[in-house]
Amino acid sequence: MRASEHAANGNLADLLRTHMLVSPDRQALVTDDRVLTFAQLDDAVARASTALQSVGVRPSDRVIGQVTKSIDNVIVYLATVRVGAVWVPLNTAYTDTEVGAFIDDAEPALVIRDTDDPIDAAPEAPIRSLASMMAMADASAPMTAVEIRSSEDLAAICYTSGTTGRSKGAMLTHANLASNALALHSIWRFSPGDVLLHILPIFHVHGLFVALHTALLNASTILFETSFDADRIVARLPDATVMMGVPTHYRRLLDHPGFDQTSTAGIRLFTSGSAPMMAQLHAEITARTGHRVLERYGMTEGGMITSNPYDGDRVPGTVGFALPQVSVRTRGADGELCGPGEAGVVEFRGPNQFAGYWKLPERTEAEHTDDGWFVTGDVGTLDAEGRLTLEGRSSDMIISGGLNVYPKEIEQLVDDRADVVESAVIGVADGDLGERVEIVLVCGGAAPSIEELRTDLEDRLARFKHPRRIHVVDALPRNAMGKVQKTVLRDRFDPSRTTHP
Ligand code: MCA
Repeated sequence: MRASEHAANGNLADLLRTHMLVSPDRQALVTDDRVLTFAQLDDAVARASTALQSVGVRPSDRVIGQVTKSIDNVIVYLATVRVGAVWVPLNTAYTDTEVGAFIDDAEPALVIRDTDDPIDAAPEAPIRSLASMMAMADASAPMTAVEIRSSEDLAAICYTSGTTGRSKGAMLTHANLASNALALHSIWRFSPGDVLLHILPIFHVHGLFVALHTALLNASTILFETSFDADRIVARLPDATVMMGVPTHYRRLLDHPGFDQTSTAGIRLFTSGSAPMMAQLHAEITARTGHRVLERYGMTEGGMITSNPYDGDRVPGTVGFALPQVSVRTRGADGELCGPGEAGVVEFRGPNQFAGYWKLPERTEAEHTDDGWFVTGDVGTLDAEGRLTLEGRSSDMIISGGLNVYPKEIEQLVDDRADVVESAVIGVADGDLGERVEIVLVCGGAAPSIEELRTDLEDRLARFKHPRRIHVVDALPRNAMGKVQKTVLRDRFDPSRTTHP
């Protein structure tokens, strides 16, 4: 492809491909049973692109992917972007009922799953197994060109749950993903020779975009772990230079005696995000390995927003400075912008800012200021230098093991039970997950057991959202406006917050 054509193509796949093919013979993706060089990866993506086209996927079509993490999963993602379609990744833990709702909303041209069994909740859905798509790809000629796209076209829709219980699809453009990848590649100092140890799921921004894109841009070898297994990760650390994780990953690594200075001697960068890392955890990692974890802050609607500095102070409890070209500010409850040190709701704008919620223009408008900044819902303070410290959330969202859980979605289902009058879901401090989901019930008669409750939710709600413990009360505490006071419940039922358990 000539340079002029390249410059005209805003397709993220074109940017990644150009950078990957700088080192065609280098190992790109490595698992136990498979190794692909960058040239082989590009060829596999090119063939999968033809396969997608042959089953009718056209530019702007949505392609849902709910598949177990694998190299083929990466290939079909990159192929979807290459043909100009829109990748919609779904957590493999979602039940068929949840997937049915996403299919209804996204109206995909293709749904790729581990099997091609039909889904009761979406009987008409155009489902194909990943294996069948890859078999078709193997028999296809490569599509070497990359579909021309404007950088403002959509590359992905990532669903995030909402405070109303209804999921919203965050529309991400090629420009959003490219700008974030280029910024992180630069500020985290990726350079030739870096090897990424990839331990995250690839159905979310963190594992799919932050980790994968920076490594692909760098033509870095990716040691691709398909699930989180501390023994395996410790064994691979000596071959890696960069690892990105959520606090739960680091907590579990600390439980492994092999996570030490020797095994991490080749690492130049550990990053953490998706959930706050407690200062104590930072300190334990430093004491054990000598490394200072670089904590950064992001969300589905903006990818990465701030990062602690690569050089300079990585301050535990803070999430650092706005990325290049990204602006961050905070606004108080009185509607006024905050000064240094004053707490307010965090707002941002920049090239990473999503294009809005899919088919929800009112929600998009409601979550932006009149002058176009996105209102995150997180509460924090900026110091005089622009370093951001997060202090909480304005919603009662729970972050469990790096996954966001919205209480409303669970409460709505539990409130439907005949033996439950009303319910309130809260996050309780958890040594492993950061926060775990618990539920407070008001019952007319006998309360259900936790097993009964979980069995009831089994077909409708991913298991990571299931409450792990029930508390029964006579009435939920409410404020003068009638709103349930979750803080009162957390104070009562979270032993880390109360001196009277
Ligand atoms: C698994 N389980 C969980 C979670 N994960 N329960 C609560 N919270 C979780 N996060 C439950 C399963 O339902 C199952 O329960 C049991 O744990 C074992 O499941 P398994 O799949 O074996 O779990 P695991 O391998 O131990 O997984 C835990 C994990 C994983 C490694 C912490 O959840 C993980 O990789 N989290 C990272 C998520 C992530 O990438 N977030 C990025 C979002 P049962 O036995 O009852 O069935 S992107 C983002 O937030 C923004 C943009 C950002 O800034 O990054």
